[in-house]
Amino acid sequence: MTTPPNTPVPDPVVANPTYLADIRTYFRPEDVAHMAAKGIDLGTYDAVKRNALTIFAHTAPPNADMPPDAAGKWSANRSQTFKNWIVNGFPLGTSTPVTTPGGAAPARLRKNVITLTDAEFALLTTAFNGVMARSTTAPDGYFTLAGQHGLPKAWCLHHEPRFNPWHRVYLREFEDALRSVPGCQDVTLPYWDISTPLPDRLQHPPFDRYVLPADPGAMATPPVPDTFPYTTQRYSVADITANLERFGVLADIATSMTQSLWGASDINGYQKFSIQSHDSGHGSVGPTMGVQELSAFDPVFWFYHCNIDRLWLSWQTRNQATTLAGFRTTLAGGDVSWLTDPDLNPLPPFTATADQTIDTDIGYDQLDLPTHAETVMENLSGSIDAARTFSFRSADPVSVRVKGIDRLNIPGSFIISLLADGEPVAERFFFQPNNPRQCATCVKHGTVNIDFRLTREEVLDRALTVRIDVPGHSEEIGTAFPLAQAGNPTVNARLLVGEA
Ligand SMILES: [Cu+2]
Repeated sequence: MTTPPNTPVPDPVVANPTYLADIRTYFRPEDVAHMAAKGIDLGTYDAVKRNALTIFAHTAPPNADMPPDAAGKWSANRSQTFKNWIVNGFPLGTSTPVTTPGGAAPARLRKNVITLTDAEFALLTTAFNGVMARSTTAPDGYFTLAGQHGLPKAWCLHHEPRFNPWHRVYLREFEDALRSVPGCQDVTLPYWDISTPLPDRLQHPPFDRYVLPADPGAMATPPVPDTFPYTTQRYSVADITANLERFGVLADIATSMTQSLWGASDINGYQKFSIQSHDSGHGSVGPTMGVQELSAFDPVFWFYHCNIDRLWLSWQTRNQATTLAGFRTTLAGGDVSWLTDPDLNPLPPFTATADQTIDTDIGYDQLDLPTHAETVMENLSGSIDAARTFSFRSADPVSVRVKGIDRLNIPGSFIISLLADGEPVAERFFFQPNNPRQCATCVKHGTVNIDFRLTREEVLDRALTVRIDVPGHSEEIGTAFPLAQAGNPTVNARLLVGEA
């Protein structure tokens, strides 16, 4: 028997519902917008939890007055599930990963650089040569665009929530410049999937290096000496692959992808591990890519960051966070002001604001999505509401956090290593300017943490030490940076805890 078209498919009663897997899907974007106008937020965990009894009273059949439209009314089963959620103490839970991308065809489709046809690659080459040939003062020239990130403009936002949004707009701006080259109006920026070796295509002109045509340090305020003449430099392909392994880049990306929550730069969640993998990837590719002031001049920067944007969109898709309303549901316990506050959401020098970057018209030929339905998402942290039922699972990692690093005292990007019995067991690269005190964003987020996830075997019964190296300054400083001058960071080790 087929179901008549107008009969809603009843929701099954869920005995142990969670916010991320079940409850958040009950509030349609129009419901969230409708109630937001009345000052009631239905779009975040904290607000739904706070208003749960009121929501239940207004939505329970048969005399529900919310939602106002007949089609939106909750079934008795859904109402029961919601009641179960209240009775069980509002579990937050984990996402149910989405395995197939939905939505409309993207306006701009970006591809893996190795899959471009020869004709597409030739056009991309024309576009790069075109922007590189523009004058050093042209707003859509390569020198100017790369100079927004580090020297001379230093607009880039790192280690804070606008990191992903800012770079999403920046890439689009660069892509617009490529498309403004005659004949290249359909070019899109391809990506380098860093789980594969640096493609041969990026090792020939104009993608292999960039000879700076002017002195970006002389144009900066205040001027920075010794930045000219300069040609970008990279490590060998074999060394890049080895560095990505050494700094746990693919491991941090994998961890980021399983996160149910967006988190924050220093709180477990997508953002924490995305930024950490981004930093270490920069340090893996070359001396130029490891220096914030100069990294964007290396042509590989654009392909590298395009991949980071692809990973972010992958995470958004997995977590049903490709709309602003959906994205907000992943901010549980987090600060949303960076999306809403006019003092906090701008992405200078661009006109777009952070909230406008969430629902993007850019797509990728391939997203990093789970291949099977049982891929486990996680929401593990160092602490949990005592009202929860929680567990420590033997397979879960130990988190060793080097906490309270005063990065403003460290002159440039640095490597932080965790050594067991004198041998490094984990290393991460932290990406920052040579003079972080002159960077307003760095000053605002001057104290940082590095999170290592380790198995118990790697750390138990071993003598652990932490060291910081500043690769660009080893001659002046010696081999290790004194921890006392880096804010005397502490080591916090915890078993990660999750809802049972
Ligand atoms: Cu970057």
